[in-house]
Amino acid sequence: MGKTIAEKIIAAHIVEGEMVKGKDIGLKIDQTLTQDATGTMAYLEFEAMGVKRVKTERSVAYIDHNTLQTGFENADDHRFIASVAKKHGIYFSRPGNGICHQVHLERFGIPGKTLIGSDSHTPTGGGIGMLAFGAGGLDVAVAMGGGAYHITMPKMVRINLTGKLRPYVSAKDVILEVLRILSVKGGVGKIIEYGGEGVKTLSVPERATITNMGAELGASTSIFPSDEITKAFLKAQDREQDYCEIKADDDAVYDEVIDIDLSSLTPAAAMPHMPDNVKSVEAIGPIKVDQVLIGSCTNSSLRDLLRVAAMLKGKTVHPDVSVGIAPGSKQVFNMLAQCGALGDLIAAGCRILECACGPCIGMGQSPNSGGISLRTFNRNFEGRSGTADGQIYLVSPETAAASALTGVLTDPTTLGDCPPIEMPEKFLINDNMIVPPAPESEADKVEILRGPNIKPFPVTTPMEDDITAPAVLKVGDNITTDHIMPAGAKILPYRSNIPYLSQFCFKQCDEHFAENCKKAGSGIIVGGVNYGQGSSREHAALVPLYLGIKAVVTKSFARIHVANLINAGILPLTFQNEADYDSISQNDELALPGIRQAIENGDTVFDLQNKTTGKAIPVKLDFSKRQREMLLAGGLLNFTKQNA
Ligand code: MIC
Ligand code: SF4
Repeated sequence: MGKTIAEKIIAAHIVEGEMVKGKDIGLKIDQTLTQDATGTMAYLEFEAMGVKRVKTERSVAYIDHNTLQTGFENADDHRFIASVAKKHGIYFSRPGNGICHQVHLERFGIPGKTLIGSDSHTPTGGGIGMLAFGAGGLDVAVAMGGGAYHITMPKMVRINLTGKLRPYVSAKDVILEVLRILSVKGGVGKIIEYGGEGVKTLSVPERATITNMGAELGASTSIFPSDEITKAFLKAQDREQDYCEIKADDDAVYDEVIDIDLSSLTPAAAMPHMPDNVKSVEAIGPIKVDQVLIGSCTNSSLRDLLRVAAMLKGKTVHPDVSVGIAPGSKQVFNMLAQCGALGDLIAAGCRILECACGPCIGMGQSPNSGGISLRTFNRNFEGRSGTADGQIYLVSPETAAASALTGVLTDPTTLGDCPPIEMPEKFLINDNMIVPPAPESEADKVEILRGPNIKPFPVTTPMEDDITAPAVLKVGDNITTDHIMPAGAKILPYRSNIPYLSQFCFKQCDEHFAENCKKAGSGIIVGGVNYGQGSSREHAALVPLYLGIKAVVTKSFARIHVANLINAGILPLTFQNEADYDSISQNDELALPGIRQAIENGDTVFDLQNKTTGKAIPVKLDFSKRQREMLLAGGLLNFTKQNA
């Protein structure tokens, strides 16, 4: 039987388990990446493991999220990460060098290799034919130490692309269409592979836009084949030697096939407040726009910004619209400057931001009250922009530029001819902002620089025999990690200070959550479907752990978050009958008597007792042997130490 692209890469990297769908498998990881908002914690965890030198082929630490330095905290974290990187064999991408996913694609990504990153958009690497997963920091730390990365062997979905995009329609419109079809939970447990004739009409950065935002489907990852286009991209990056061809076999078997005719697509937008709330720009109509932001790991490549510059050249942005541009990398920024496109953007009235995540994670540029903001980003969760009632629409660079000129949401295809852009044959290669690690012989001399904001992470304890705790919070469907542990300019600097962060936990859902947890001493959270979607931030598990959360009971979980809960030693349970969700009210007293024994026995269903109502509620404990052992040990760090 033929293999899919992902199956080929998995087969070449599997070190534990069998390639059977739904079963736990362990993969050898070739490369890792971290960013600063999750990196400080990941490196503290790496240090706690006591490994001297990373065992991967390439590990890179990026500084791109926490670059707004309104106090000492972020700069201290940058210095900490730089020193850890130098000591332990990790390349360090300095602040200003760009967004991790964009830089990694340009300078480090290799087709056929495995990559995990402490950021949910790591699947961007799928654009260059890598099997790339977003993961919690602890999983990345373990992979740096040479440990396998464990996932549930996913189902395979093929998206067959035919035809060619029309002028002014772009890769963002493709992934918005996929989101419209599949929804934010439609990719859970699946790898999305792209194939078909249409693939060869898309450049690597366009493919990367599509695999990047596959994260919003809840998919394990997304991947494109590696072909002549990939080769040309690597050649332009002076890395032709990294090329190898990878494609699915003709008789590869997929669990699901979706056909998309690229020529039929029109400009689309995801409306507030979910990335799958997609409509055509035409159907939404010419709503008045207050802000346009172009950038993020989804749409900040040279191709995207050259297109925007060509559309704005010689014109002025609408007087009522604030337009911000954040190039994805120093390479992109530098090339825009060299070819004059940067001048065109400045002349048109754009506000040029540094190459970093910036407004995507609420680091500045929050819109006005109730403001309508069009963004080329990937997430429009309520409040994420920093303005509680901000109305965020996710659009392509073309739609963003068109609307920046007219002041209303505008379908770019109505603007007449699309100005051509010329992509260079060679990119500008200058890796002077990537610091290589110290040679192993000098590693001992490198001093780790720790700022006062770095606080120890919460200790986990082995699973108790019985759990009794109140339902401290009951929430609905599609709760994001931004609900659980918000980000933004005011909170992000404290990513290495769990006690401080804890006061903001779930603030948007229940202002008194942290207080109530502290009063109760321990708690259980009750949730709906797709609980924990979005970011890979393990803080969404570590902070609840600090607040005494013992278990989370939901209708279903998002992939990375459930792994983070288990890594933290918090018990993730799912209702056997979804309707039982209704039988628990906030503050009910819940109990899991004999839970430790049940996990040891390998029980797959267990009764959760609602002591307030007297009802016994069957919940699923469906974990692999390794996950059960981790829960019993009190999380991955204890488990790794036990097995060391
Ligand atoms: C995000 O887009 O939400 C982030 C910020 O990049 C996160 C990581 C984090 O929370 O630090 C992600 O996507 O994993
Ligand atoms: Fe950064 Fe935004 Fe991409 Fe997250 S989604 S990595 S915050 S640019």
